[in-house]
Amino acid sequence: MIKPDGVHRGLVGDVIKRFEQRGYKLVGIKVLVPSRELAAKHYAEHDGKPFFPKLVDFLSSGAVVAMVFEGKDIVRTGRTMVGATNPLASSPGTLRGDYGIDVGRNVIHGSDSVESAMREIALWFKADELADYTPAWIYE
Ligand code: RTP
Ligand code: MG
Repeated sequence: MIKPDGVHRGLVGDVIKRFEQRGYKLVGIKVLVPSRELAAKHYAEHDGKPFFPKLVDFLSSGAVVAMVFEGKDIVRTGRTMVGATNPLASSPGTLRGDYGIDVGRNVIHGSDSVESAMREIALWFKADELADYTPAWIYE
């Protein structure tokens, strides 16, 4: 998910491009301004932590782009492409390492496990909003 800072900064195209050129398949995408309730559900694992209120405020402060990508090892590779939570600790070449310096403005969210991805996909998308197709010119 591209967070409000990434959308405001015009980084949507670059984020999608990086996943596309790596070979991942975009199967779902939507733009929305999340409610505080949806943002809190998304980050429920952090409820009670000191940064939680700010996190929910920020995620619901503007438009986000929610996406579902498919492909080999997408969760692990996706997290590598996203970079470390704190952009200052993210390597150049990662999204956060290329675009951020502040932990509260780190451009993008990436699911941290397959289980989290399944939960988050169900939270943000209806089943009929995900496309079922095979781009046979990339995958054997
Ligand atoms: P995300 O869920 O957004 O992909 O980020 P992440 O897995 O790398 O990090 P996570 O621990 O899940 O934290 C969620 C978001 O909360 C903000 N955060 N602030 N100490 C702090 O002030 C702090 N720690 C985390 C970050 O924006 C992080 O992306
Ligand atoms: Mg996380």
